[in-house]
Amino acid sequence: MRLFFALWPPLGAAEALCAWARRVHRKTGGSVVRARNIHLTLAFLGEVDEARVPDLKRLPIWGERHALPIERAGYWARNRILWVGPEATPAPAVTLAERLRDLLAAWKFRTERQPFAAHVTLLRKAREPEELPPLPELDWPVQEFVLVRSRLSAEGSRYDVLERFSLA
Ligand code: 2AM
Repeated sequence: MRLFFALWPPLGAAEALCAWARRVHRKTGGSVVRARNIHLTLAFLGEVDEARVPDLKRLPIWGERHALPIERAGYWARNRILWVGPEATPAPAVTLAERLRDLLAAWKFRTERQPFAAHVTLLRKAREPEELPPLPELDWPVQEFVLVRSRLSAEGSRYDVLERFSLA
C-alpha cells in the first residue's frame, strides 16, 4: 500500500485553492489537483506492507492544534509543481512532522531523508508562471492529521483516509 501522513484542509479552503489554481492553469497548463485531493504531506511512507498498517494506526503521537496560513506560492522547476504554503511553517506543524519522522524511523518504516518542506501541490506538470493572481483568503484550522492511502485510478490519484489522529 502506498501511504502518507497529511494535513487535510476543510472543503471550503480546498475549493478556494482549487479555484485559484484553475485561474493559474490558464497560463501554465498542467493538471489541477482536484479540491478533494488537496493536502499537505507531513511524512511520506511510500509502499508499506499491509500487515504493518495496524502499527501505523496506533502510533503514539500527539501534537498541538494550530492554524495553517496560506501566504505564498512557489514553483519547483525540478518537478514542475506549483504549490502554496505558509511564509514560515508554524512550529506545531514542524514539530509534528519531526515527531512523525522520528517515530516512523524508530518503528523501522522507511521515510524521506529530505527535510520537511511544507507545501500544498496545486498544479502538476505546469509551466513556470510569470505572474500569479493574489492568493484567496481562507481558514485552514489544523485539528487533526490523517493517515492516507494513495491509489492511482483512471481519473488520477485517489486518496482514502485510513485513520484520523486528533490534536490537543
Ligand atoms: P507532492 O505533492 O510534492 O508530489 C501523495 O503522493 C503525497 O505524497 C503528495 O503530497 C506528494 O508530494 C507526496 N510524495 C510523493 N512522493 C514523495 C516522495 N518520494 N517523497 C516525499 N513526498 C512524496
